[in-house]
Amino acid sequence: MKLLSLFLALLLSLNLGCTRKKGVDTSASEPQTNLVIGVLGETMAFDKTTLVAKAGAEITLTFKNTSTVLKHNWVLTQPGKENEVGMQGIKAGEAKQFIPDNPAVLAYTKLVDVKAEDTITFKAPPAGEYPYICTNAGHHTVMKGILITK
Ligand SMILES: [Cu+2]
Repeated sequence: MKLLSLFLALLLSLNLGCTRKKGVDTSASEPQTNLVIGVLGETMAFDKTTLVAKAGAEITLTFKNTSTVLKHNWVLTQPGKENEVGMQGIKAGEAKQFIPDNPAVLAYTKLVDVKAEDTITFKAPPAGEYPYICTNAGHHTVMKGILITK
């Protein structure tokens, strides 16, 4: 009986711990106006899955494509539009840097060659959470993250 109550107490404390950590903690990172993002090795993944920017501010973003194999880009979209933009990007093709003509595209770098980088400036959208993806053919399903503006 003593063991059971000990077990329950442990369970309760674990559960409380989980409750506290629930959700994305956006308070930890202060919003930035200078952002740098790279690629995770030779994978189809960015090295950061979240970026935090100051809402409405002029943002400078440098995308470093450290891959030695794959070209990548960084494309910011309206919430919920990342798959649409990604699919249209495939159709747009490399001639258009995989950037579709779609108003849901808020900002984008060029298609960055291997071991190269591109720096862009753009006005951060209003406070919210905006997906960013790589639109090189098919990458968007796995190569993505969220820009938090606040
Ligand atoms: Cu990519």
